[in-house]
Amino acid sequence: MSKKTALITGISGQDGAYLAQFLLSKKYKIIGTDRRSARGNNWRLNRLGILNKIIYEEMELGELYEIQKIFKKYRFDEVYNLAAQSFVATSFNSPLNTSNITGLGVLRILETIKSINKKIKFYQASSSEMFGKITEERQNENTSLNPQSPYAISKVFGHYITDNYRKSYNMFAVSGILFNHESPLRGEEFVTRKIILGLIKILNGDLKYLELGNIYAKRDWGYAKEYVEAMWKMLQQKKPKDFVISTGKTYDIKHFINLSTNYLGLKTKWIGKGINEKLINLKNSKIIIKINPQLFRPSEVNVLKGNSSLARSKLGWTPKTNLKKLVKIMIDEEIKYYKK
Ligand code: NDP
Ligand code: GDR
Repeated sequence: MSKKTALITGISGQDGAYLAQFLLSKKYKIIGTDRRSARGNNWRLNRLGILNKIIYEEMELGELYEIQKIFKKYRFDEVYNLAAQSFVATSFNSPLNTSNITGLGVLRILETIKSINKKIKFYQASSSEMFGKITEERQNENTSLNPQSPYAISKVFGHYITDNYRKSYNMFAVSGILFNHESPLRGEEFVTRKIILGLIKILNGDLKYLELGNIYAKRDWGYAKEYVEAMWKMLQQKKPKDFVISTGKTYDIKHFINLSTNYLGLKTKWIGKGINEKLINLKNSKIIIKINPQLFRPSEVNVLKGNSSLARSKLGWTPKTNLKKLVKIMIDEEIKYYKK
């Protein structure tokens, strides 16, 4: 069988890097795209030791012409659309850009596939953020969408337009509804990596204290390296179908902080309430974490908890790393690479 060729948009991001590593292990030829402005943002691929195993092309998701050019240059078997303005907080300040990239970007790719070769299989990175203010305790493929941010609304558009192209044009186009997944390769702006990096900076005397927003929001956190495998599995199915990928467990940010301080061997105590709540280092009585109300979102998603039974039964996919283990993986690697 000849080598399969895959396009990964957003190759410089967390999932792009892990997915590339996984597809290389399956002997795929990989074309990875990033933006002109993002050139040089290749630390993740470098860390995984796969920087030289990928063909890079420039592709701005806002430009239809750039997308078409790449599809004319290569014959793709599979396309994984991971590129997005992916930070929920930024989407409140940049709603138009977020809608254009995270939302309309999906349609630009689908239109290109439709006109060039409808046999190309397409994966869309949908998100648990689409459930927003939840309507049932555990969310699955049939749960109503109730998005609470320009990011989530853009993802809903991407999700429905993927579904629409599948039904209207008989294309193999699917969405993976992935719940939060973290790793040492997570961007520093997301809360898990922000906490771990912040605590290590404090321990090294490089930061006085860490400021956070709503520490009572709850998320269903899994390990990114395992989640990218589910993306691939979705494209290997006989029939195109959407799947929820999650652990089924949910914890608040405060719990994540406590797991992190415990693993780092810090003796700490929470004091105060509401925006005056603080975490104190009992060794020197100094504040480690403060609440900054400016970091609260205009509209918050309070709790998410997935139900991935369909993925477990149809894809044979199960999460293997619990949150305690994930914290250990993230902290060990953060320490290893700190200041290198
Ligand atoms: P990252 O933010 O780490 O990566 C996003 C990628 O998109 C980066 O490579 C980024 O490039 C690229 N990108 C941003 N804007 C554009 C643009 N205008 N044109 C082309 N490329 C662009 O995200 P993750 O790897 O964490 O997530 C991958 C996808 O999965 C995203 O679509 C995200 O929304 C979605 N998702 C993620 C979840 C998670 O928990 N990680 C959960 C559910 C969905 P640059 O290097 O310039 O930033
Ligand atoms: P999320 O991830 O919005 O769920 O989106 P993030 O880690 O940014 O926030 C999780 C929760 O933590 C609260 N929070 C803070 N968040 C950040 N970033 N910084 C803070 O200081 C802070 N303090 C509290 C947030 O309010 C929120 O409730 C991620 C992204 O990867 C999306 O692209 C993806 O679709 C979803 O996960 C599933």
